[in-house]
Amino acid sequence: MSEPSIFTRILQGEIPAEIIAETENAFAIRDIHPQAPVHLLVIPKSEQYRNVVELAAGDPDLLAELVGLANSVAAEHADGDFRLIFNTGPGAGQTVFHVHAHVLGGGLPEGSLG
Ligand code: DGP
Repeated sequence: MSEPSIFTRILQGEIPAEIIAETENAFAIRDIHPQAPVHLLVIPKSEQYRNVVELAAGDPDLLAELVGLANSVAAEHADGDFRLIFNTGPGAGQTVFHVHAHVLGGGLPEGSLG
């Protein structure tokens, strides 16, 4: 069995972070290195899935739960509009292999997509 992920350790209270919202199977925290005025992470409580492709194939209901949680934290912490990003693979910047979505809001950075 490999070491628990950083997000599992946060969920278990081993690493300090405020859990700003949760559902039955997912939770949300602030990103430690914010890339937007509002930068939150929504994360399944289980680290069974390493990325969004595995999650979508293995548990689409949990993926829908993550999207719903992203929507509620964006409504509470930004103006309701948000960008949802799943970095998938090290070449795309994924560093934590416990699937998570970045929720970016509060205004888009200069030169960003769209
Ligand atoms: P990614 O690079 O897509 O795997 O995103 C991992 C994110 O996790 C990265 O934006 C920074 C964030 N992160 C890493 N360690 C911690 C931590 O200890 N606390 C918090 N709040 N965020 C963390």
